[in-house]
Amino acid sequence: MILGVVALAIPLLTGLAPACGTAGLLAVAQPYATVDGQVRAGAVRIFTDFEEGPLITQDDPEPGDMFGSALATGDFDGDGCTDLAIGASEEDDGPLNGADGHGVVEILYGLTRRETVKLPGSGGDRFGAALAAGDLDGDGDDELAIGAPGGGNVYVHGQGRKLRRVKNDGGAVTDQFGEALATGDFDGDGTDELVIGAPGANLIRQGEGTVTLVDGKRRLLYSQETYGVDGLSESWDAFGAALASGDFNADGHDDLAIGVPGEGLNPLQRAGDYGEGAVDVIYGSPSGLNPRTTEAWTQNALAGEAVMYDRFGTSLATGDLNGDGDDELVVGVPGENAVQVLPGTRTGGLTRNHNLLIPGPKGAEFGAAVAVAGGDLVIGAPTKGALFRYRGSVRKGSYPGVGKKGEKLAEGDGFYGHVLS
Ligand SMILES: [Ca+2]
Ligand SMILES: [Ca+2]
Ligand SMILES: [Ca+2]
Ligand SMILES: [Ca+2]
Repeated sequence: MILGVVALAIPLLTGLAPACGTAGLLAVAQPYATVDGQVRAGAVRIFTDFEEGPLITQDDPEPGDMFGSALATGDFDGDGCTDLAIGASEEDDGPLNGADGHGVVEILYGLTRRETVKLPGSGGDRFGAALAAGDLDGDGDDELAIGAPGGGNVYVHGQGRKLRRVKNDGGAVTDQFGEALATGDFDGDGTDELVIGAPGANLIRQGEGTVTLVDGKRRLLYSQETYGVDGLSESWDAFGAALASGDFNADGHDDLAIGVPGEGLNPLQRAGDYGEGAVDVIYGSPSGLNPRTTEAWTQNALAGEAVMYDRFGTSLATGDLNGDGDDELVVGVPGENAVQVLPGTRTGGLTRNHNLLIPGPKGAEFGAAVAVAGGDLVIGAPTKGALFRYRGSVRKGSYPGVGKKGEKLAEGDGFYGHVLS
């Protein structure tokens, strides 16, 4: 039996201390949760410093909305408190259930005030399928980038009264432009850049995937065709299906990890169905992301075994798990029910030294979502509806900071733990 979630009225948001000054805000989506009898309406559970807090739902849950399709935390109003943006990519105003949604995004300011962000009109835009927060104009507050891959656009909220549209220049609607988003200060000038994944994009081959960097009016396109970017471009690689930024060598320039979950390492791969998977990492520099510094990571060089359905790189997260000032890279391998952690170092960035493979329960899609919160690693296992916590501990040098043993933090239904922030 699947227990539905009962939506409470607004009071669940009052009396809650705003998450000011805490790095421990964690949001866990269950996008297929039944809410007020509405199947797959979706819900989001809030944790503060790993204490379970309120369940957030829409005021008007409808079947198939998928509230919690994407999550992003940031300080959107610049008051020093962490705010939370929640996508509901399959929301429709009209009776269009079953088709791709038009989508809507809700922003919770300090968890006490809500704003609904919508696109005008109707259509299958899937607005809110991906979200990322960053200070894109350098004025101190975060902007919210909102992916609408069904329409092939990305929108930026927080610069002026209107949404700013970033178009998929010269691309096709099947590119899934905006299916993944990240921000980072890759050139170290104090302002974040926006990176946009288009894992379905065709350059020479179908579905090889591209990543577009947007820095003010400047745009740069990256793919496995780009000189210096390692990896062989093949059909259905899905380069850009996941994105995460972090400073792996602590040089003050963010570095970019790009998931390529469809990457085949075996000549017998059935294209389109599977991939052993890879992650390309491009390091930042004073002139921004420098493709000549790209590394390609696969399980051929790491703990674990690369198998054709692993999809290494389906999910990515970064954070300093061992407390030495550089970020570690966390890679989800849901086909293997495992998560890989690569330590960062000041002397060259990511290393395979002491790289860690964390095994999870079988058949759980363990690693479909990963996050770093409050210096700890959090891993979702959505088909079992379980969430696990691995505590970070200080050990300076090329160490992952976490071990193979974690603790179950919480359980839920409706693909609980499919999206984390
Ligand atoms: Ca800003
Ligand atoms: Ca910058
Ligand atoms: Ca760096
Ligand atoms: Ca570190």
